[in-house]
Amino acid sequence: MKTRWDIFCTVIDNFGDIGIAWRLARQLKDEFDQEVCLWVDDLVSFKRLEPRLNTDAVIQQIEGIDIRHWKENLPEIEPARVVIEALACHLPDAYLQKMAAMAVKPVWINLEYLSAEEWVAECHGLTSPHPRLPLTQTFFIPGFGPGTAGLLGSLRQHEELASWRDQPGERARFFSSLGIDSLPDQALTISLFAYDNPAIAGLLDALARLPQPTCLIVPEGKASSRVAAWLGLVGLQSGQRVKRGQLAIHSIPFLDQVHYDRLLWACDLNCVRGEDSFIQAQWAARPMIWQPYVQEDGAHWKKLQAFLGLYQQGLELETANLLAEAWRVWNAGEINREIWREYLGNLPEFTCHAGRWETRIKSWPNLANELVKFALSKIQSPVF
Ligand code: TRH
Repeated sequence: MKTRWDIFCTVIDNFGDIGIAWRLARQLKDEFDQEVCLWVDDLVSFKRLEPRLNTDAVIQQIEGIDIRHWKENLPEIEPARVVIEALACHLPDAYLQKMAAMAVKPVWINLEYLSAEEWVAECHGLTSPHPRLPLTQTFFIPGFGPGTAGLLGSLRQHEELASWRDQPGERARFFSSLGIDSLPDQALTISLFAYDNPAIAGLLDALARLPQPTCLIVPEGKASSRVAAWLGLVGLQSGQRVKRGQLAIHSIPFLDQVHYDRLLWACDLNCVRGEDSFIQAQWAARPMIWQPYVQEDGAHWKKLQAFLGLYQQGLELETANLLAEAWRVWNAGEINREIWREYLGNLPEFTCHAGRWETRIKSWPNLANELVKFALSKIQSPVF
């Protein structure tokens, strides 16, 4: 059943909010044939991951999805049948009033941030009435395993990416399209997407000492200055390539989301951060080094521990401890060459593990699927 969805998203900082909202909008359209309108307050940030966007347009369409610049005064529109308030944004009061005035109230979903913590399964699906208006929102909390809202990502797209990766020559062609040519077959490829992090120096020290050719790919952003400092440079220009022994460092432009996904699938190891790149790296079935979004109250350490608690399952105790220590070092900003030497020495085991993990998460709820199931069941038994 086809229905109209409005997704509201504010860009707080970085790219996670819009990255998640855009990915979800595309999956709802492509895989579930839904009519989606995405309301975004910051088109300039959005354009970084979707370069086809016209930042001057108040309304436009890309891939069959309506995109509206969300400004203070909303135009006269009728709310959609399903309304998603994504990632801690707040629906405009005028829109809520319109929702409340409808004979059949829209399905109102509050989409939260992902966590592997246990409370997610307890709180996902809870409802909260609006204090004044005859409206009720339902909390959708992405997480790992039954009882949560699941993980964002299209299984269909993952299959396409996996078969693309397996086709001879495709990875090399892709790297070449990024300006990375004549990569030796046995080269280790690593992508680096991180917040400003002193620990990057320790990883680079270890990479430079590997016996095999290694290629580190750095989309321009917050990690670039640390890489430049390690190289003894003032900065890194996009497109610049610097070699230190067997280690080649390639600075590349920030990619559109489709090509960034390819990068994750193409590399042997991905350093990821926040939420969306972290999830997609898991679907790519490759080892990852995760830097959660730092929260002032230290809540990111709890998120990290909770995820590790699940992710370590199935690893030998020693390897599990090594993984936990490497991620601790990374997130504590410690420069520690030795831990990365050990970690890289165990990469084949981490690669097998990432494959097993991907099989596991595939059997768990998928966010878009859960949203569609929930919304359509509500539409079929409407609240007046
Ligand atoms: O940018 P982030 O740090 O986003 C964070 C988190 O989502 C965090 O939870 C949130 O509170 C905070 O933003 C406000 O990392 P994340 O989540 O990985 O989002 C990055 C998005 O950018 C993701 O959709 C992938 C995309 N991307 C590209 O499209 N091209 C690129 O070259 C790169 C490096 C990323």
